[in-house]
Amino acid sequence: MLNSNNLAEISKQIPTPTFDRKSLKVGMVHVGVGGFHRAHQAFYTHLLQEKENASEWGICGIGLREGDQKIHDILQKQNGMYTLIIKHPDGRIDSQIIGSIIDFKLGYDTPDVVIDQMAHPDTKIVSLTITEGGYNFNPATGEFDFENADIQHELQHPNDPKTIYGFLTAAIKKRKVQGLPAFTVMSCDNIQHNGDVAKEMLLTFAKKQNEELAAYIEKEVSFPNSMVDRITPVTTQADINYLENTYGLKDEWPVTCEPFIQWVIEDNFSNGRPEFEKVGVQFVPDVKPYEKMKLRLLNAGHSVLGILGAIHGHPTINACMEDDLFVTYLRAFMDEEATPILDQLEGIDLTAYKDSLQERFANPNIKDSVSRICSESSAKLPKFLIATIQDNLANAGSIKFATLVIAAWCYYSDKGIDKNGNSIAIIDAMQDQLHQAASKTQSDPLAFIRQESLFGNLINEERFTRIYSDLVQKIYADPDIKKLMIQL
Ligand code: CS2
Repeated sequence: MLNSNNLAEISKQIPTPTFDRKSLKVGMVHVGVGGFHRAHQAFYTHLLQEKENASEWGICGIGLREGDQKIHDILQKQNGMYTLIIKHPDGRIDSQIIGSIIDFKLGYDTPDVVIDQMAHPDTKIVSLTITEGGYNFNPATGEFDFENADIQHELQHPNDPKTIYGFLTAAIKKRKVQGLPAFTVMSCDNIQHNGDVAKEMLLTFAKKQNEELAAYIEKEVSFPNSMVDRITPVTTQADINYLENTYGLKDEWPVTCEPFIQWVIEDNFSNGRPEFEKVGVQFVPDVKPYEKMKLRLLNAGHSVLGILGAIHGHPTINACMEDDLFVTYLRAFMDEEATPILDQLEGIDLTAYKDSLQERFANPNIKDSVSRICSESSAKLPKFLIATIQDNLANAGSIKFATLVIAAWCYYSDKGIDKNGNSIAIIDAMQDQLHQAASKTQSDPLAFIRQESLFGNLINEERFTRIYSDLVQKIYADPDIKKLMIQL
């Protein structure tokens, strides 16, 4: 069993933290402790703690939803520790125990505990991986969604927060009253201008709740933009069994990931930061071009493979990459549609970047499921893919490769089956709405595109609707997606 008492024994088999975990204080409070946080920020923090005394930068995990109970309970039992299993393309596997998370608190039944942690004098950063959907904006307009019942509740009851916005405002207010410096809000989500978006949304909320506090936030709280990257598939039972069979190690929720890791972030912190540059993090004045490159190539590339792969019946991203047609299609999308609208980045060779993406996607040991990639597409595609279609419409660029993905997404949302009739489990907060819109396609080929909150005004773009309606009707007539991919 992985916990502090057994660490000496475990260290005979697997690297374990060599720094003094007991001396760590919580300097970063992290909301959304999924696999990605544990493979990325918590890993970088662990590396720094291994390298030198960084004892003021321990992490306290926070879960705001009932679903976070499981990870909370497991990490509490394991004294915050977990195994990171890094899987190389050549089959090598490196496992190590990560020790940077030292506490975990749940907000949904005891909000005060979380507010107090965020307002603690030692807390300097509140970081977020709350997913694209967690920011509570309309994907097409980018506007804050005041209709959300939890938001309504916390506007009326500032001491009983439910969403990230209620918690942040309550904690910032408490710090202000106590004369403590404001923390930095550090978004680590896959959203272009993630810091700016976090700031805009928080300010919009705060202005409704407490104008004076909003003015304080605007002045005192920093929101660095960042680009984060590491492919982190969903942990499987096989990963848990692997540790037990290979090392006799019982870890109830390890994390697996690829060897590649990247974090580019703006050096804009209200109250200090870890010296992450010592462990390979890049601090830059403006992260936006990096974010755009990653979202429009990596994340969009994933969605291209994921949606088309789901309909074809490929279970994983690496299975897609074993299929030559998918590789050619992915590259054509990246070269002809995504690249022309990217800014040139000094020191970055886009061809090499795309080559490296292909290698990463093809890693046969990662087995990143197509279902993970397709999950929450309604929150992802507007930013990853639809934005590229819009840019190309404005620049007379090619749109056919991305448009086929949208048409395939419609079929997927309507039928929930692959081309062989096997059912696909769809995970999406907007699933019912997507299904309803898609199911009208046969009488109204553009029905899916009429969802303005996802597609904005694409419905009025004649070039797009022409290509889309042709492709969507062809998929409904014959869902053998490869026939269409070959023709484009
Ligand atoms: C993926 C990302 O969610 C997705 O669709 O594209 O989770 C991706 O694996 C990460 O952003 C990689 O850094």
